[in-house]
Amino acid sequence: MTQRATAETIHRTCPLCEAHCGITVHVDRDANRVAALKGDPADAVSGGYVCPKVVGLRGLEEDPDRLVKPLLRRDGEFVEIEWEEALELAASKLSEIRDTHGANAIATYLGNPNAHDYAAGLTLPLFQRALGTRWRFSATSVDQLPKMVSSCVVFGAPFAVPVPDIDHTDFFLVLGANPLASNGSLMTAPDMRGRLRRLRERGGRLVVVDPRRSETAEVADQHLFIRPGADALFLFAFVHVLFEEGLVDVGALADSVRGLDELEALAKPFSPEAVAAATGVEPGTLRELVRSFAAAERGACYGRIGTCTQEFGALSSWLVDVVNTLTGNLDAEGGVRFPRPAHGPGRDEPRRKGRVPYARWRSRVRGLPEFAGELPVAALAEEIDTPGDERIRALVTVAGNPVLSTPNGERLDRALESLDFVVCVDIYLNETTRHADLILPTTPPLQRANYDLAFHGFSVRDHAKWSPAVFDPPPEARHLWQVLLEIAGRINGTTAEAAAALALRNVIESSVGPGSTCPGIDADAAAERVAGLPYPEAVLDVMLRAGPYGDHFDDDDPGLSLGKLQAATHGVDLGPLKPRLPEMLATESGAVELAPSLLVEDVPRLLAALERDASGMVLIGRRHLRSNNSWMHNLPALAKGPERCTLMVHPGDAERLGLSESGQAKVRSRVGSVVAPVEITDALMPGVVSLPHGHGHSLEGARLSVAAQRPGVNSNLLTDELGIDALSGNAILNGIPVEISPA
Ligand SMILES: Nc1nc2c(c(=O)[nH]1)N[C@H]1C(S)=C(S)[C@@H](COP(=O)(O)OP(=O)(O)OC[C@H]3O[C@@H](n4cnc5c(=O)[nH]c(N)nc54)[C@H](O)[C@@H]3O)O[C@H]1N2
Ligand SMILES: Nc1nc2c(c(=O)[nH]1)N[C@H]1C(S)=C(S)[C@@H](COP(=O)(O)OP(=O)(O)OC[C@H]3O[C@@H](n4cnc5c(=O)[nH]c(N)nc54)[C@H](O)[C@@H]3O)O[C@H]1N2
Ligand code: SF4
Ligand SMILES: [Mo]
Repeated sequence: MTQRATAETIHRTCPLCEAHCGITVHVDRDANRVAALKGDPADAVSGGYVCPKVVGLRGLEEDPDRLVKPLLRRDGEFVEIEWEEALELAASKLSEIRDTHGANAIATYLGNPNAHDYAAGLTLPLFQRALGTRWRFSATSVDQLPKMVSSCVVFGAPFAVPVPDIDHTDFFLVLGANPLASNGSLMTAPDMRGRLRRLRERGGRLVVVDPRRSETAEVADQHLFIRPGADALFLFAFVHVLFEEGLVDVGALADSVRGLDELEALAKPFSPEAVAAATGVEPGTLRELVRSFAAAERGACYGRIGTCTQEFGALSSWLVDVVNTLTGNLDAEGGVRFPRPAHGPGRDEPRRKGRVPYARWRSRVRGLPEFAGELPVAALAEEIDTPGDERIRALVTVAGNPVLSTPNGERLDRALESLDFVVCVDIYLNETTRHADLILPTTPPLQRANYDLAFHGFSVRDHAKWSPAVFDPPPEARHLWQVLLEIAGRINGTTAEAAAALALRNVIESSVGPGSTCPGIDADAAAERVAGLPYPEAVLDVMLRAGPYGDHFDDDDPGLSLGKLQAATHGVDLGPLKPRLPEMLATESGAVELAPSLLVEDVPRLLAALERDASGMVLIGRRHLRSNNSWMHNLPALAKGPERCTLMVHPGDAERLGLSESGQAKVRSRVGSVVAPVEITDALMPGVVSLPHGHGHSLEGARLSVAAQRPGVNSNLLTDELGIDALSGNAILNGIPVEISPA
């Protein structure tokens, strides 16, 4: 261990949300605690910005409820046990279940924090392979799955997601996202408030389409209310007007785009007039919007959670890209562009083209399609509680809280209780992990190094940054990747080291030698160069060296390596987004597929929605700046303040329903009911109510002393596991039909 001074300053990023802001951590080594947390002005992307949630990093270090030792359920009580026993038990029980009932008797659920831990991200595939199950679930199918499905068929890869070139656009059209609360998603753009202010200072325009006048809509030039779930209709009408008024201009992409004629025909029935009743948007307003967006020199259309977690998630996600393409804004400055992360495939590396990884198998009970190797989490409970030889008997959760974050949490809560064996790799004893037989707690963010593996690929500016650990973990602590490797090694009948060595060798062999970006070195020599590094760092070093800015293992090359990145304490700025088409397309045709059959075949389902009655009350969600999904409500510095888990209702609806500001409302859906305090506000569209997700901390057996003081209610007791976007399988979390009465 290195000798450290008593006061120290460390530059890294905050990994709590997708913004990944650069931070400066002042550490008091004597007290072994964080003295201060500030934004790092020298960070090329965040420029010193941090949000109030950053104090959560210290809160997590100091939370007495955060678990540090493995917990085993013994006679109904959790007792602390040693790591060796815990890891051995996890591996032997899982192996036993697999040997008795087959690999598919074990399911995995991976939660959101995995995306913020590069070492976990690199190790999870290895862990999944060791388990060998097809029953893989994750937060993806309550989030961005529809975008991945559409990107896969339009651009050829699930994570080929164009991001708004927000710093250069003149017109930012936002649907179903509230970056002033969420700090952005699939768009790493810290300090959104500053970026939007600068957009408007340079004469640009911000338009927000949302059933609630959100914090982002508040600062917009224009806000349009839209009926939840109607975005695909709205966007098709947008496309309709572009064709009808001769405004289509794909610009420089003319040779790289296919499907224009088919698209024009598809959009025919969706005139602004035809969709008006279902969307709630005036045809004249929509036409005006289309004209001004098309007239803008540089425009970016962006859709997020509200456009994904709804009935037509994949169609909406696709049509966002269609609108950008038809207006000449795809791959253009100030439009939407593809980042080029430092760890990404090398510049001239041919991309693997192949079959869309969709519906190669289906879930047992409802026949829902697999995508990219995983099944929709909306099917998890039924795969456990529906009898049959093939049912799920054991579950491994890794940094996930599906009881609060997936639809019909009550059914899942019950189903988990019936499992033979549950292992949770998690830092809290919470609503989900209380069902565990074994909880394996891993290091919190400041005790681990990080590299922004997931979100450098969605950054509005190309950038690479290494984040050193701020604290050495206590000797008895384990990193998430170490736990995964240990279990994988034992299941494979080898060791963690052997599992890691094999995985590293595979990465090296696919990165160097003839035909690769590093032809000048062979696998043995490359392996020698990274020998001695911990597994994740070795893999990252190979990826960086072989990547588009890498040194290709050539000592005289000024390009990147992990060592060089580690020496750059504020990160390496790789400049604004640049053109990447057609080079990065991986479709069979090598073109942007604007009318791919998978999506086109889903359009009749949307046509049918035109006829639907849109008058009943529906529920949507929302996020709060000081919260993060379900798991930051136990940190006093963030949990304080006014009650957040309120049911927002429009004044007209409140009056009609007999609700009053200080009162409580009962909200019922097909699957359940909750009682929540009423907040009357004209920020909501009439007919729509809003409740945030991630609350409901009153379940017995959890150990969240701060969160339990103000538990709130779980909005996913109302969302319906049968309600999915039929194409992608993503859960519908917005636009839930509900009945409301005073309680
Ligand atoms: N109704 C409704 N539901 C939603 C949404 C919505 O908008 N509306 N949003 C959805 C979205 S976008 C998402 S991403 C999902 C999130 O769904 P999940 O990922 O299932 O839920 P989280 O609340 O993020 O839970 C994270 C879990 O990881 C644990 N954890 C946190 N940090 C660490 C760590 O460093 N190590 C380990 N080992 N564990 C850690 C926490 O204790 C917690 O148990 O929720 C979805 N659910
Ligand atoms: N503070 C905070 N930050 C977070 C999180 C958090 O929980 N708290 N979670 C993180 C995660 S995991 C994610 S995925 C991102 C999500 O980031 P965002 O996508 O920005 O998510 P939200 O803030 O929920 O904004 C979604 C918006 O969609 C609107 N909406 C709902 N239904 C519809 C609809 O049918 N159509 C349209 N057009 N709009 C609709 C809602 O009113 C809301 O304003 O945020 C991340 N950042
Ligand atoms: S916006 Fe806040 S929570 Fe997100 S990375 Fe920045 S400081 Fe952390
Ligand atoms: Mo998410």
